[in-house]
Amino acid sequence: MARRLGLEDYVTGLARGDRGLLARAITLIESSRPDDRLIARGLLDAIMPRTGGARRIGISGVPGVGKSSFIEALGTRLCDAGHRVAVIAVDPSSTISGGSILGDKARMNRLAQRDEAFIRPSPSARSLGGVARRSRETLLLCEAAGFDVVLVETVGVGQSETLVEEMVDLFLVLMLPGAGDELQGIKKGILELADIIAVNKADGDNLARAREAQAEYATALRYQRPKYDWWRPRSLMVSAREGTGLDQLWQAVDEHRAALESDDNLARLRRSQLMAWTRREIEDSLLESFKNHPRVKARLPELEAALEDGRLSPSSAAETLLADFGLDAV
Ligand SMILES: Nc1nc2c(ncn2[C@@H]2O[C@H](COP(=O)(O)OP(=O)(O)O)[C@@H](O)[C@H]2O)c(=O)[nH]1
Ligand SMILES: [Mg+2]
Repeated sequence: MARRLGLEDYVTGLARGDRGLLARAITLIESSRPDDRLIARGLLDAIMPRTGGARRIGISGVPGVGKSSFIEALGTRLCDAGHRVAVIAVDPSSTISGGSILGDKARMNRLAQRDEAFIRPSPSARSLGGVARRSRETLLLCEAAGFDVVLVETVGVGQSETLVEEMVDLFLVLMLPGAGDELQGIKKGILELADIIAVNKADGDNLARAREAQAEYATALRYQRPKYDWWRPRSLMVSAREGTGLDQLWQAVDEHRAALESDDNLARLRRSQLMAWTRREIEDSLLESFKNHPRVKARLPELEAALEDGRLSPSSAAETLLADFGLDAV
């Protein structure tokens, strides 16, 4: 067991860009031990001035669409081009299974071996809020350690997409080839979050279907109210397997970046990210402490029984619990 580190060790280690220390700093912020939490808070405060410099890119899509393969292909190219690339994951299923999307770190074998890269699996936590908080803090630590591209992978389920979209500058959604019926089938919400849609597996027999899908997404995007007045979402085709389309994709990312950096779009985005994170933290902490409150926990069975028997309305039950927690219901 390595010796316990102090705040100074973490701060200087991160400033050196030491990857081993970055890994330990992430373990620190994932810890729920009160003494660790204390150092973690000091560390996060200390590094704030050195954060915000990376391109934060979210990558989403259903399992099997090729996220890991795509990150491997794009990440290695970015390393070749002189970038330092960190990959982190937000996977709510890791809460239940204890597993992780980056359990398939093996799919990113080449990238994992690069000195310029750092790959961190999704934290497991009791709640999605916990996973999200740790991922946001991991993102900040990676920036403080000098990574200039941070790729945040998430599975295309539940609220994880919204949480990731809130933490990145650009939200990239990978789609499977196929059009028409399949386009009808996708969740509408995801298109509204996307800054770029990339139809993956545009290779071999899939090519024609990928073209069709790309055109359909382009049309769908055109009819939707844009997220920002400075960026029109677009769709393109890639093949993570063959490496095709990745240059065009990175060019679109560059164009997005240029638009983001004009006027004070970036400063505004960073401000709203910080505010949104703070709001999330408050909501998550309040909810956690409400659920864990002894009087609330003790009262719950009796209220559940009363609700079941129709002796009580949901609003009275909520009011009683909030009063137990020490709040007057509004
Ligand atoms: N033909 C083709 N297959 C791909 C491509 N990218 C990924 N795959 C395959 O799709 C499957 C799922 O890939 P993976 O990266 O694990 O997807 P993830 O679940 O989204 O991370 C694997 O069998 C990959 O080999 C691609 O560009 N073309
Ligand atoms: Mg994967």
